[in-house]
Amino acid sequence: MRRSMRAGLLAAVLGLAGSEAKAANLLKDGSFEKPTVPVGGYTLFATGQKIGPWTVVGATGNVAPVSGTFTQNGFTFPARSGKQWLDLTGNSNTATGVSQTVATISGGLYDLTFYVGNVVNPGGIFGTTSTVKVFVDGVLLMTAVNTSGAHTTKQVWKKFSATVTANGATTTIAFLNGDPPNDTECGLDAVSMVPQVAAADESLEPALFEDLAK
Ligand SMILES: [Ca+2]
Repeated sequence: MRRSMRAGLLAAVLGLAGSEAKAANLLKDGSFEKPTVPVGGYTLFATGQKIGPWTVVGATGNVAPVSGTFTQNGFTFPARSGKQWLDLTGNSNTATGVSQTVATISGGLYDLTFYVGNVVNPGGIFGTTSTVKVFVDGVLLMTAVNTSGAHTTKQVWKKFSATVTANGATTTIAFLNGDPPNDTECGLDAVSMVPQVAAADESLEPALFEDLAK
């Protein structure tokens, strides 16, 4: 009886640890599913406008949530996640993008992950590479370049990740188009920011296990 109670408590502790490991995404609509755009089409949003929880920022221009069934010039553009993705080039092909501010703990560490979509279209309107510049509170964190897709006419997604250190109670994450003006395709999808599990918490788990197993 005593043993089974301990086993139950142990399961509860491990269950709690498991839920901590799968922390919620702090960024809302990291899949760019809102608002819904026409199936097979896209909708342009200009600098200063809102796209759901995101704000269009950077150079004067636009970006576009795009339907995963959109096709053009023989290329197909599936989403990485859900039914839509975000084209950071819009039709302005400027250094425009999106930002979102999330609540953070000053000095806290966060795992930022996202996917960059690319098609290789030499001499064509879509260019050959996709470059996304990531800013944290206006400071460049990383430049993500996807050159994949040489042997396909389908958008190819590449995963990137980085650690973000929060400067204060809120942190603003921005993703800006880094493609040249003659390249009208730079995909972004499946954006996620979650708190890193503290090392102290991880070291605590085996100690709890040993204690409960006695
Ligand atoms: Ca999506």
